[in-house]
Amino acid sequence: MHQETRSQRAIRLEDRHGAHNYHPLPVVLERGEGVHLWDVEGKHYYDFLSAYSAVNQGHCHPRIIGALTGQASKLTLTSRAFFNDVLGEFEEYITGYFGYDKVLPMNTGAEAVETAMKLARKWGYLRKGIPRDQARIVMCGGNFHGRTITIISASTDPDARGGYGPYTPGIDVIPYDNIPALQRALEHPHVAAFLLEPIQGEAGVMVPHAGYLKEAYEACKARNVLFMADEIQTGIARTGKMLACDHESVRPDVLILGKALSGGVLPVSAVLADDEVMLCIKPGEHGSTFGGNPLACRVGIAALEVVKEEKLADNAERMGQLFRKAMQELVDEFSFVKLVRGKGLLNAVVIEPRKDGRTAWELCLTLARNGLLAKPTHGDIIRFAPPLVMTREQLDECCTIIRDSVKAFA
Ligand code: IF1
Repeated sequence: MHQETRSQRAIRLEDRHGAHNYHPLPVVLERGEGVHLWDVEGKHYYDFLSAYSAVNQGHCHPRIIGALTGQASKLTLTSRAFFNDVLGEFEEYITGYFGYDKVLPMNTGAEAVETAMKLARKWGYLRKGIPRDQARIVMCGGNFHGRTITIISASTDPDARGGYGPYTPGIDVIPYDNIPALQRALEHPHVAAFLLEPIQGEAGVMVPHAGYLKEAYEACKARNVLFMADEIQTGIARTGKMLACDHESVRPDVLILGKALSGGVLPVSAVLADDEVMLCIKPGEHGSTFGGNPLACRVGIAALEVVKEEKLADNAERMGQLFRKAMQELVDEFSFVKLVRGKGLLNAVVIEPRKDGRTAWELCLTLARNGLLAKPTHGDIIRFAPPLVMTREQLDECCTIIRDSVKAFA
């Protein structure tokens, strides 16, 4: 039997012993630093996925790893049965950073979205006077907010939703980027909240028309409905501003963060809101074992400090402009490259759709062979989202890799 490579062994083990809930590109990664990744055979790649915007600060950022290791040998978890010397520091820091009265710390993005939905219902009953068990939450077609049963109850993606019924009631799904549809949905007297992504990531980096966020926010305020922004993927400087809502000066009533809140070091998510909303949840009604643990808090503070000190939002804005300009040249030159769209360093390129959707997949395999990692979303759309620490020189090199790959693919 031929000697099995380390990649082949890793893939075999996952196939044999792991659930088959993903279809990864055949790349086995072992080390990351900044915008760089290396596989088990030592091949170098530029990371153009950033773990779906969890690694905005770059892989293994020394400041964040330092915060992790400094705390790790001291105290990692006490549960919320007791106080600890770090949680209050984190809560003061992050509420000051984003300008809200309070924060409810959780771990994964889905947990934070569920937390926001529970807050909305509780606020609806206690503050808006919605009759018991009648609260409704309006959400958008094409959404991706996580994979729990309640969240997929709002999904319009058959793969995410199919076969998992019965579904959570009290959710109205409307078309994204459609104000009249929102206004119609808000006519229902029992709507507690409107939950949306300021840019729909998984749907293929769908950027709504300019003014959508502002118009939607105002429609909600006119109906005493909470505007809840899921910035788990678009937040933390990814779109060229600290929050995607900042592009329209919209301040969400409920702000949902995750992913890069830890720089990709461990799961840290959070929901921010003012007292009128946040204090609807009473002691003992909600939480999680690891929510707000000392390790997550130290890492969270460091991750947010890095974003500000290294001016990652400005860099994302500048590099994003350059990237879309370079991709537009490919659109102009290659007929099967249809368009590029995005904000900051959250971008996507649409490749000519083919029935089997393999076009984008095969192009991603070519990109990987040429040393750049990206992955298609929904068949013919490739998301390009490098860590926000990328330099001009690195970006130029990556655009050359993409051009060479598209050319070889043509
Ligand atoms: C996977 C998708 C992206 C998110 C938004 C909440 C969550 C996510 C806007 C839930 C998570 C991740 C999940 C990850 C891949 C990635 C993803 F492809 F699944 F859809 F980014 F678009 N809100 N998105 O993007 O956060 O519970 O995962 O911490 O499932 O493989 P989570």
